[in-house]
Amino acid sequence: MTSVVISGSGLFTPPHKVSNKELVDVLNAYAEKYNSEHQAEIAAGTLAEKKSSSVEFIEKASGIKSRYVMHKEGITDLNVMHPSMVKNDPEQPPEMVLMAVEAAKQAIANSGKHASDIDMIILGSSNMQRSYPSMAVEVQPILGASGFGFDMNVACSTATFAIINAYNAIQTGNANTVLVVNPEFTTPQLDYTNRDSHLSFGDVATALIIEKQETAISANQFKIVNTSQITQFSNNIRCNHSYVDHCYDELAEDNSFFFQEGRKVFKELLPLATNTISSHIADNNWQVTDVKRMWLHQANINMNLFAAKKLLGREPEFLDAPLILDEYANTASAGSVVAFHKYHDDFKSGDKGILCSFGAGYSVGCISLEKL
Ligand code: CO8
Repeated sequence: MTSVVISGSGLFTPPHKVSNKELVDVLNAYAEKYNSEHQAEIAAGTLAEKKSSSVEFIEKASGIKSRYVMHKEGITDLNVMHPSMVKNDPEQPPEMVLMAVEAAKQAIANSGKHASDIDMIILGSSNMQRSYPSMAVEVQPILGASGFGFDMNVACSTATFAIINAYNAIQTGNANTVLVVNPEFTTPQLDYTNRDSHLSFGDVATALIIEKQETAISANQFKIVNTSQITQFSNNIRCNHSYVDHCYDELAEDNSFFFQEGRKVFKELLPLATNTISSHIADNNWQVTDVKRMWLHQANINMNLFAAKKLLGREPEFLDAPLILDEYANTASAGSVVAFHKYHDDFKSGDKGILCSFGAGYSVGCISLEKL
């Protein structure tokens, strides 16, 4: 078996920060305006009243305090309520490609390699700003990488499944040095008038260099010890929007990009995630006490604390399963990799950790790592 390592990670954090209060203020102003403009229909029962949001609810129910966004202007403007963007010149790379390139450059620098060493790029995201040509192939010449690239999407588990694809490609000799890059440009997908989801997401990009241990030169190498992945269909988190929408005579009222039954997701996904992680640990012949850290999917603080407590059999400390969602919010598939990027410098040779995503699909991706 070829030993495969993660030899560098990178993180691109967008330039603007949005607080819960900013989102709540604009949504509440919108609800007030809507309700006063539609008083008669609401009273007649033909329209539903728009409900207000609150900072207290968001923090308590999700743990999110802020999020980073590529375009702040518009999101907090009552007359706009989405990121204000100028349509880019189609001859130029779109935002998601630029986000990916920034994260990738950092990961390449941290691995000590050159872009020309990369012979495969997997660009994963829960939605593609440009579906073709493949965005991975757009990233390739900007970096100066060789070989080939492709895009992939398994929603929340795109990053972990992409790492597993990279691992398998190296094992089979299909690639030597893989860039896995996950630009999650989530904010254009949100309905900022919907109090159930206006709080949830932020933009970010992460990147990892994955290569054969024998070619790695980084002082910071994490060997991929084992991988597990599972999918189980659920319609409780889905994208209601599609490229065919313009062909319909009438659009359904709810054609939101992001739809979720949050409470159902919470209840159904947690057992799937904790059982998968437990089996994964057992499969490694590890005890849970062998695991120094779990870099978990970052959707909800209560989910992560519950999962960590169940797996550890005790109250978790911050570094058992570090949280980044307070600052970054849910960043779809990138969340567990952001946690890994920010919280691995204290690992010593032999220390073990688990990177795990869980979310839409449903999908769970688990990767055991050991510091060399
Ligand atoms: N302010 C005030 N009150 C509110 C708000 C709000 N903003 N929203 C809802 N409420 C109300 C509800 O109406 C409800 O009122 P009532 O009891 O009168 O009916 C009450 O508060 C409680 O509502 P919920 O039961 O919905 O509240 P929860 O405690 O369940 O919290 C959460 C809601 C935060 C959504 C929570 O359920 C959750 O986090 N669930 C899990 C979510 C999850 O893991 N999702 C997977 C994420 S998907 C993903 O990661 C990637 C998807 C693909 C990427 C897409 C990119 C855009």
